[in-house]
Amino acid sequence: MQKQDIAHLAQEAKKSIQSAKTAAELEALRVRFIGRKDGEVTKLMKQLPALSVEDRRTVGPALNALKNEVEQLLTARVKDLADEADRRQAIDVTMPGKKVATGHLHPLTLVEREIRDVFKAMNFSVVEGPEVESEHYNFDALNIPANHPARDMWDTFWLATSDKRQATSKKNNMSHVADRLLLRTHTSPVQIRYMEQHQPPFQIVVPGRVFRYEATDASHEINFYQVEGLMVGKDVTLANFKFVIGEFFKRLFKKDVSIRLRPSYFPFVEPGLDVDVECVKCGGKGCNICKDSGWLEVMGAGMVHPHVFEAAGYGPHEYQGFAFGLGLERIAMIKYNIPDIRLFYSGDLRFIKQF
Ligand code: FA5
Repeated sequence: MQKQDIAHLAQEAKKSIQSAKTAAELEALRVRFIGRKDGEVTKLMKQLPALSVEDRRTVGPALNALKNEVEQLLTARVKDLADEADRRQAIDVTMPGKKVATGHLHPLTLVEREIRDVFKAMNFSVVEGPEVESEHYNFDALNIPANHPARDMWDTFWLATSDKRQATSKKNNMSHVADRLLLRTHTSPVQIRYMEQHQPPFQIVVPGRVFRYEATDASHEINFYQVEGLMVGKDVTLANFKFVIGEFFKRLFKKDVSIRLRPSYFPFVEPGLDVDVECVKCGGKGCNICKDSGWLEVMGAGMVHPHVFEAAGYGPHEYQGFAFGLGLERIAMIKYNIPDIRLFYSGDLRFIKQF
């Protein structure tokens, strides 16, 4: 056995292992070169005892090195083939795509954004206010003094007084720190907050969360959303309100819808109105959504009461304006034909995923 034979065998093993294309080919090469019985390297090792002591000293280690090398080459090639297969799979453009699961916007978020956009396009500014409110802004400044029966219109979550109260009052710019705190029952307190800081003419909408301590049913929740509107100037009239709100519904529902103004009572407006829209599902004929009346009540509204202007620091007869407060869930229920308001807050993904 010559040293050249070993070198030749090494070359041969290297070449065939590198060009092997499958795991089966590699297994066959393993058997061919280092197989226990008839492997070529094994066979040479078996001839070692016949060599002279001197030759054994050089050939023995050389054969061992060759055996190790063949083993390493085989392992490396097996890994290469596996990597190559992975890469091929990663860029196989003929494979069907994997669906990426994306989140959904809640239907109330969708409707709120749409309402903001419609009003912004009509030159209204969008402003917000705190959910924890003082008695002053939620009631007194809106012409609803303590012990006035109108307070019963809004069942209130009162907050327990604590040491933190002073800090919260300060942070929310509440000058009336002696007031009790509550979860706002409507978005109307933001009317006062805004007027304290701005001079007319202006027109704003105020989307926000409100809370009421009342029993829930298919159209009432204890936690729901309103969008307040307020437009004040020297000569803003109810006719302006009728136009603005008619235009708003037309743009929101993307069709002509009739609206109906009914006399109503809210202490912070005079006159006060309830606004109905023609049922967009049945077109006024009567259905389950409008409870067969053909109309849906969606908001309260009216001309701002002089006492409210005074509470905000304006002269009582300096300006005039209209205000309204619409229920966001009611609008979403009409738009998406949703029969029960409680579905919005059920956390049921089968409901949410439809939007
Ligand atoms: C108010 O809250 C007045 N602040 C609205 C207003 C603003 C009047 C400005 C005049 C001027 P009301 O309580 O009616 O009004 O609520 C307004 C709208 O909120 C209702 O038309 C209804 O769409 C919705 N709403 C009232 N209570 C609930 C409730 N429990 N769950 C869901 N939506 C409600």
